[in-house]
Amino acid sequence: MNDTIAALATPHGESAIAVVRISGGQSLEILSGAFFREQIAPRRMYYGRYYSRGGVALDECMFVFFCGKSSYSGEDSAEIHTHGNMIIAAKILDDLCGRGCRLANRGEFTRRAFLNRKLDLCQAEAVADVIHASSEAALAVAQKQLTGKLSEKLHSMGDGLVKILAVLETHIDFTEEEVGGNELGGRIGEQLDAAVAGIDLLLSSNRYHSVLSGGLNVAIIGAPNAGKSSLLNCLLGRERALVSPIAGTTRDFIAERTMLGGHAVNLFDTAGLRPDADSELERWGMEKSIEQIRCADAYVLVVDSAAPKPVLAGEIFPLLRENNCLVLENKNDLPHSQSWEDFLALCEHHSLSVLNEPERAKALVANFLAKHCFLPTEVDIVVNGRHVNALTRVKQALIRAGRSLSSIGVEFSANDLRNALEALGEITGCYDSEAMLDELFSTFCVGK
Ligand SMILES: Nc1nc2c(ncn2[C@@H]2O[C@H](COP(=O)(O)OP(=O)(O)O)[C@@H](O)[C@H]2O)c(=O)[nH]1
Ligand SMILES: [Mg+2]
Repeated sequence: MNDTIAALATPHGESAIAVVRISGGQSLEILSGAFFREQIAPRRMYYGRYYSRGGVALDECMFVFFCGKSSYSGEDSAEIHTHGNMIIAAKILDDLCGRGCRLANRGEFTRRAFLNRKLDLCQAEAVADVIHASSEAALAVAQKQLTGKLSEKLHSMGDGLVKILAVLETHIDFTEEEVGGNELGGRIGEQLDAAVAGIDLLLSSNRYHSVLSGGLNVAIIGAPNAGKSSLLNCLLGRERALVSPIAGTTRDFIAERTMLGGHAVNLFDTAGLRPDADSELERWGMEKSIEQIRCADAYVLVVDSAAPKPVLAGEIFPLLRENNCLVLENKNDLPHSQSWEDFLALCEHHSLSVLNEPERAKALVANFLAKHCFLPTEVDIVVNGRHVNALTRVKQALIRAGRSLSSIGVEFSANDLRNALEALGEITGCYDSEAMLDELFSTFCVGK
């Protein structure tokens, strides 16, 4: 039987209610002892006084017991709802330890749920993603993964590979000419190619992972005085950056996080870029800005349509592409005669006045990012780094299996396929190691 673990499941601090969670074989006995109640039915909320082992009433609580398989962790467990004071919670935790509990490690409740097959590893990761999601988009993806969407896909992929393996194994005594050269070899080759294409599709979703977890990094760039800080303020909906007609007002860069279209966006307002900086300080600010610009996922290039065309620094120009750079021809309320069509001609252009059309400016930026950078609605699975690592090994093994089939023989191909299945199994946790589980659950909170 597992030892019984205990932890505070709600955030540390003052609140209306604090929840202390316990899980393990002694849960019922401990609850009975602390609340002086003989009969406790599962999944029923009770009111009672929690008495310490020394007979002191620690708090008036609500408590609930969950029986074995129908609990979150897949074993007997309980929740004790106390008043949200950390002194009470600490006393109760201390008393629970005296009654035989041990303080839980990070993610230990979910780890037990995994070990008791209540969740697979992808779903366990999704629990952490649901808790940490900082945008609607990230939450939607995490919630889909929690229902087992990725796991389903991987299982059906695995079933397909097992079928191929079964066919290969029945042909293991055939010569390569008999298999590789004939119709069967061709058919299996096609199935392996299709599986590789499926994996490539999953792998490509990883480009959205950092955007979902950390937010999209968008740099607002352009010459001094073009209206970059005005745009930042307009996107944030508040006067964050100083706006002035004096060139070089924004000294280095300003980073602010906001939400655009349900996505988290990290905006960087940068120092105006020009080749002939006035001072050492301005040059220094530009260098700092260029460092930020290099790491950005997308760019909004603001130009003053009434001013001469800006000269972009040599290191900036190659970063700007059709799918990552929006050009806003600002200040169109001022008289201007030149055409901007041939300036970064491949990029999307809009003529506007940030000052007079702030809502339009915001919509243009949001639409551009939705078109090129945010998660498209049809993508409902986004794989993380751990999945990428395993999927890449699955893909390599499948490619080897195809080659082996047409060159060295069926048994080698079958072996490659077994390796592919093993790597695939790592993702959902059919094959796991203690070290991998330690790493995965170390990112969780203690009470989860
Ligand atoms: N006429 C006009 N002036 C603007 C517009 N947008 C910004 N400005 C002005 O241009 C000047 C420079 O703006 P700022 O946002 O500080 O530019 P930055 O140096 O690129 O950050 C300020 O005086 C703004 O008020 C616009 O659409 N029309
Ligand atoms: Mg500025």
